[in-house]
Amino acid sequence: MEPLIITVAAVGAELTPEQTPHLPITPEQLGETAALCMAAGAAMIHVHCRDDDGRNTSDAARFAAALAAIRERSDLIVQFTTGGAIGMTVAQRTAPLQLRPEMATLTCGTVNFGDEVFENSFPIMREILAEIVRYGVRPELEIFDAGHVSNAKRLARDGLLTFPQHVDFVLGVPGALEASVRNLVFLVDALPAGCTWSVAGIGRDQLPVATVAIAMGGHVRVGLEDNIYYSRGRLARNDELVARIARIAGEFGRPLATPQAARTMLRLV
Ligand code: KMH
Ligand code: ZN
Repeated sequence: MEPLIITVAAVGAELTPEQTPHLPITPEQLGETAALCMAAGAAMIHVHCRDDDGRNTSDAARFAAALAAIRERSDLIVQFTTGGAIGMTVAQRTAPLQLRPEMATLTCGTVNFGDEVFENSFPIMREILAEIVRYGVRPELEIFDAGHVSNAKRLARDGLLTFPQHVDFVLGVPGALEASVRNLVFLVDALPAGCTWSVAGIGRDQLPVATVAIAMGGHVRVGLEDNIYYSRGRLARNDELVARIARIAGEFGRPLATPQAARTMLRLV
């Protein structure tokens, strides 16, 4: 079986330090998390940044410090968010791209996000994609809902995107597509030929869909951004969520992709 790429989504934009003491807030903490997660088997880190008070920020200087800290402590593929947080402008969401990370997310459509709306209209997607292309960054297509695959195909038909691409299915967001095996199979079947894909289940859905993805030959995203618990009532560290996936992959006889192997598999080199 193809080696498994584990991505760690270490902090996200929504969680507060009051919810868990394990959030990497500072660039140094992100660097330390990167080192621990790489040792546990991760190949990629999905990056949001916080200010010193733990609030979400799109400050390019903060992202630059995070990038430097992650690179100093690990060889992980660095993937910046362009989703940011609900309500951010496109300029804020894309500001860190000037640092030219290897990858950046592109959410492929508007979606309910709890009681809020995560807005990604076609004009917004086109603007973000233009910035991704401008800085020579490779996108990861974030699919929260079934129609998002159709939207990505429309971007391709309009000549703004070429397939195959790497895709991440984020399943189980309240207001978006549920994290079921049936939904995952449907989404994978809907992808254009040659795409690579991972799945990020939200909350208690993280482990079951990750296990299914390992069996299906897909890839896995875990981390506190999507799920803060290791088990019921027990808060997790990012590296132990990665280590658990690595152990399960071992039971399936699935080797882990090193960051360098993942770069080849994702056509980054
Ligand atoms: N914070 C969410 C509203 C991404 O990073 O690309 C969006 C998000 C997606 O986290
Ligand atoms: Zn994110």
